[in-house]
Amino acid sequence: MSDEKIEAYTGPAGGWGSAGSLVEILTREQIPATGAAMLMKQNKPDGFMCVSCAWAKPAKPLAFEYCENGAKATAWEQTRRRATPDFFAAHTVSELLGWPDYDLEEQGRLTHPMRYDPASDRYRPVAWEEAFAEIGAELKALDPRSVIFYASGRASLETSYMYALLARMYGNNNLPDSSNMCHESTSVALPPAIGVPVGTTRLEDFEHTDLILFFGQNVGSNAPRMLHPLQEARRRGVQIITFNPLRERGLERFTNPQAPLEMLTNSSTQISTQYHQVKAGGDLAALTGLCKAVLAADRDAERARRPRILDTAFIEAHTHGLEALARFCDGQDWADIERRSGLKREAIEAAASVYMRARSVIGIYGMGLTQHRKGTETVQMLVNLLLLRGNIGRPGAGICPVRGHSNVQGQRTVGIAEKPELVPLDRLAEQYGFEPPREKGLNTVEACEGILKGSVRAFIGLGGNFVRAVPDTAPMEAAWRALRLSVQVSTKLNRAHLVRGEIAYILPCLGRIEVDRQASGPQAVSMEDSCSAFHGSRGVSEPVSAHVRSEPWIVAGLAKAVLAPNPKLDWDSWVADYARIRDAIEATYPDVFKDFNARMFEPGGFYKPLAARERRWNTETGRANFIAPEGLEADPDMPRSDETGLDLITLRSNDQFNTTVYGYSDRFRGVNGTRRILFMNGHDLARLGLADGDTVDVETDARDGVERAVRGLRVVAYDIPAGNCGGYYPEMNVLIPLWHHDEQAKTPAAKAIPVRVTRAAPNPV
Ligand SMILES: Nc1nc2c(c(=O)[nH]1)N[C@H]1C(S)=C(S)[C@@H](COP(=O)(O)OP(=O)(O)OC[C@H]3O[C@@H](n4cnc5c(=O)[nH]c(N)nc54)[C@H](O)[C@@H]3O)O[C@H]1N2
Ligand SMILES: Nc1nc2c(c(=O)[nH]1)N[C@H]1C(S)=C(S)[C@@H](COP(=O)(O)OP(=O)(O)OC[C@H]3O[C@@H](n4cnc5c(=O)[nH]c(N)nc54)[C@H](O)[C@@H]3O)O[C@H]1N2
Ligand SMILES: [Mo]
Repeated sequence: MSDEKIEAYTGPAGGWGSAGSLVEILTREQIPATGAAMLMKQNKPDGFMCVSCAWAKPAKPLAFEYCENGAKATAWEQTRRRATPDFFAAHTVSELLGWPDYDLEEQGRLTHPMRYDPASDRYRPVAWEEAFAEIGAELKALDPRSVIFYASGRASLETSYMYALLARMYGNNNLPDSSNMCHESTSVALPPAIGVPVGTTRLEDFEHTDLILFFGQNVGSNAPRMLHPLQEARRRGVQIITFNPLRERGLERFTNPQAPLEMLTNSSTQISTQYHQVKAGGDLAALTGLCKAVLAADRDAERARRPRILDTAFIEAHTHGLEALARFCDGQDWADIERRSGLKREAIEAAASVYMRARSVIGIYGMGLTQHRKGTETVQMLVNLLLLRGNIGRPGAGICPVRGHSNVQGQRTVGIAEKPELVPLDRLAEQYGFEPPREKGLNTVEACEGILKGSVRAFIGLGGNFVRAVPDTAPMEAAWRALRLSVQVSTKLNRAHLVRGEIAYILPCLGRIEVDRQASGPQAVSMEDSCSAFHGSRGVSEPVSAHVRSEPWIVAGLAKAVLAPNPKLDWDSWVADYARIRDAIEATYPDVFKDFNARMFEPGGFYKPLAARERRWNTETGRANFIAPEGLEADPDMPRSDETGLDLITLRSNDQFNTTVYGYSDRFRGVNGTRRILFMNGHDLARLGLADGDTVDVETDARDGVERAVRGLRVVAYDIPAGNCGGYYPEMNVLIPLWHHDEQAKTPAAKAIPVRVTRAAPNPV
């Protein structure tokens, strides 16, 4: 860890800071020369698809179609560092449990399959056949309902299809994935509203839009390639109105590091034209205010016989439920809306008036909307606003959830789903001659509940760092140790390997950037981006070790060890040639994956058919539905008691990918050398008798008899709304009660956790 340094950052997103940060990590991971050549292949039709975010890949890529953080992800995966058997021999698991996340992954790539040895408290190398034999025997002895098959959103469509099939043939739908902690609120909100579970916007829509509404997504850190279409849009005079408690730098100003003139002249583009620092969980109120203002203006227009504000033709022909929405909005006082959103009525009306004049509007959002108790309702409220003016299903308009992991959306498309109704089970039954389980499987929160209760006995992880990513860290880690079996298919060492079950395996896999050679030659894989386009991807660098295997090979190995032979499914022939897996995917989903093998390298990808884009609505009413929420409160549980109460937002820094911590520099927020900080508003500091630099303890205000605390955080005075505070994920996950999740989608509510902040007690002598 370098020295702590905390000072305001004045530069733009991108720019020289970005270039410098990139050189730093390429040097640290010892790959300056090869790294640069590799990056030229990133997100190109003939190259590999970035392992960082899921943002869309254009058909005509830039010379360098990657961003600072995508390049960091490449460097992190292609590091020269190795976590070899010698490393594991030198450290007990108990010792490694004391290491920070950064130090664990910084050991480098895993090189050998490893099995936990209780006698020495160490991981020891094991042969692949031996690993599969024991895992297979253990799984066969367990009740299938007690086994979880988790996926973290990165594995390819080919791997994911096989993995989902493995779980179903084994006998369960226990297929939670990282999406359950992420955009599940989207997947639950959109189908009843517009009849599809995903966004309706494509990259080309950015060229035809007049206004972009941006809710709770930190583009500069988490989807930086989107800054290019945003910059282009701004140059055309498109307005961007942002709702975010923090003034995130990428939403304010951007200097394109790939534009020499911009770099030399230090010029930057202003991104947001209005910036509203809504309170955490205040979006439901703010969106209600926006709808209320639009409805009021429409009534005025109608009375004065001016052109209507609502798209009445669209509403008439295509929607249902406007009256109920209008009733809800009429019933809300501006005073309540102001109090809950933290925004002035004038500010909301200013945003509404731009919205009413814009012809085509895109609504973009991320975790700031989805990770709340009423995340689903909040997403539906954004849909309501868009529907009022017909902003779904035409060029330049649409809803745009920004997905996280690079193939998280695709994993759902090919069957990784705990909800059996989302999967063509009958077709699978016919294709493979087995009876798929029909019982609902466990999602992430339910899997955690099962682990806590002891009803879950084994956990298989296809990537990810489950126990670190979920809420209630302390009881979860304790319960995790009682698992009979934990198996993690991984690229790097993380905490989920160390907390481990009684029998524990780490199975090291190839990353997507590496050449994957099988019997028929080097293989390609595919994924789906955030705009529902499918892309092929080819590895470009040599595998990290002769002992690692590809994810399809590992999944097939597990399948062959657990399942009885099936004459309709030859796992080995799939592994020999992944094109055969794609043929199987096409057979299961003929409409979505028509001519899959022929189309997978089309520049810009090929799109999944989306009825809502054509204004066909696969909903119960056959129309797009306005869905009114129950109230304005996005986080209605846990009533705040005393005046020490604050709502905690858990945040990603600019130097991490989820639980992977690349370093200790959150450049845009001016924090360096530490992650143990708490962002606080000056007004709250004064109220609590605290000052910048003080050390505080944070406790959850949950009233459920469980103590949850993070102690010894350094206070950083910050431009964050009064009543909110911010800290880093995953360190703050200790504070989130497992039951504090979206009511409908069960996405953990990680963005407004009621906490009490107090000056840290001096250490007892
Ligand atoms: N470099 C990098 N890229 C990533 C990731 C990463 O960790 N690092 N993670 C990937 C994954 S899996 C995901 S899901 C995405 C996550 O990307 P985002 O969706 O951007 O998620 P967060 O960084 O958690 O924070 C979202 C933003 O919401 C704001 N916010 C918090 N609470 C509220 C609220 O109540 N209302 C509003 N309007 N805003 C709020 C925060 O200030 C922050 O700017 O990024 C993906 N891309
Ligand atoms: N408090 C709080 N909690 C959150 C969030 C939040 O905003 N706040 N965000 C939530 C969100 S949006 C998400 S998506 C989850 C993320 O939860 P996960 O997806 O479970 O976690 P990651 O940190 O992305 O997983 C990192 C690990 O994946 C492995 N890995 C990396 N690349 C590969 C690969 O190519 N193949 C395989 N097999 N393994 C690989 C590495 O071993 C690495 O250590 O966390 C959630 N938790
Ligand atoms: Mo995510």
